[in-house]
Amino acid sequence: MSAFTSPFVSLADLGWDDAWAASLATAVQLLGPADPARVARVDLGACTVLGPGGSSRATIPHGTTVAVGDWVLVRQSVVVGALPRRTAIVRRSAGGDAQAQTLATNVDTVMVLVAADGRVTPRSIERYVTLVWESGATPVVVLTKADLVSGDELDDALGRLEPACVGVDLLAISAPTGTGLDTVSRYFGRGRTVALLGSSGAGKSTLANHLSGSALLATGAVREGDHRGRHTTTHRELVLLPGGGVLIDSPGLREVGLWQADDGVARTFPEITALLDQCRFQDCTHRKEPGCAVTAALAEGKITQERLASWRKLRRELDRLAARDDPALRQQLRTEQRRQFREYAQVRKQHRRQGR
Ligand SMILES: Nc1nc2c(ncn2[C@@H]2O[C@H](COP(=O)(O)OP(=O)(O)O)[C@@H](O)[C@H]2O)c(=O)[nH]1
Ligand SMILES: [Mg+2]
Ligand SMILES: [Zn+2]
Repeated sequence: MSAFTSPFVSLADLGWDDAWAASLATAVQLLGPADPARVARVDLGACTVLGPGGSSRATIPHGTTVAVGDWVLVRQSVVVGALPRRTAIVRRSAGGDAQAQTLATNVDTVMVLVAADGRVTPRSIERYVTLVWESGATPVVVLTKADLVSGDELDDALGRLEPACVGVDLLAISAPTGTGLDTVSRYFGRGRTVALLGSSGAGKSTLANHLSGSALLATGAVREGDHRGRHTTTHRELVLLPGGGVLIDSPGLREVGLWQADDGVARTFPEITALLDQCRFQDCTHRKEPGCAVTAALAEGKITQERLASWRKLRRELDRLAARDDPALRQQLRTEQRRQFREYAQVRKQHRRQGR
């Protein structure tokens, strides 16, 4: 299923520009002549690509990995190469073993959708925003289904999300009433790529369909009770919007594991990042050290406990991930953990003594 029906679409409509052309020229020298096309959908061993000739299928040779959004070189219906990505949304794959999974590439803006009538948690938004900043794209947080809550409830939800959106646009929309949809469409334009992320049932496909002006993408009714979507998007899919712009809809993410997101975390928590090089000690853990700018800012109410705890949690997650391949870092983390356990045991002992 593809939105691409007109054969008169140019590469520029799909995001092609002079820099991509230069990149192609280099690649062609190496790989021989081939046609550029943009990957719209990836299946096992094959993909759907969009080009001036319309939509077509191409084989992905063994050992080659492509993601939705990639600019690939196609020769006789075979992907023979891919142009270096400008941006890439990469998460830690769901499940036990830590592996990177590329969700989409060459995306300009990522809209993180969250339903106003569901559980609106700033912590999960911070995780998404981190993922997006790290990718190189710009995040926008969109509260959906504004029609399902009262004005007060909407304000409340927006208020809760606001601290998680420092330097990030935050808006509310409703598909049936059309509220906010004009604001959303401002992020689209010819050749610009926007991806939609968010958990299942957040309203991604519904928004995508509104933007494309037709029911191209499967939407699902939400199961009563748990707010999870049904009959939902099963494939990540890139479509061309009639009004200009490229949209990537994706299946809901149940887990947003981070993968190498140091910069992403730094950008998501700018008020904390700004403090880190002001601590007296370079290896400050920002707990009890004298001259710690972070604990000082906390005491002065310049940063909040919630944001600090959230930052710590994401930092710990990244450190653990990095430590897998670094014995010295692993040892350091273990020592730190033991210290925390000791601290915790002491606090508990004290509490017991005080009869709490
Ligand atoms: N009332 C209301 N329902 C919506 C809105 N957006 C989506 N929905 C409904 O929420 C359900 C899930 O939407 P869908 O777009 O499939 O979510 P996705 O899993 O994120 O793609 C569907 O039943 C939609 O009709 C909205 O703005 N208002
Ligand atoms: Mg969907
Ligand atoms: Zn410190």
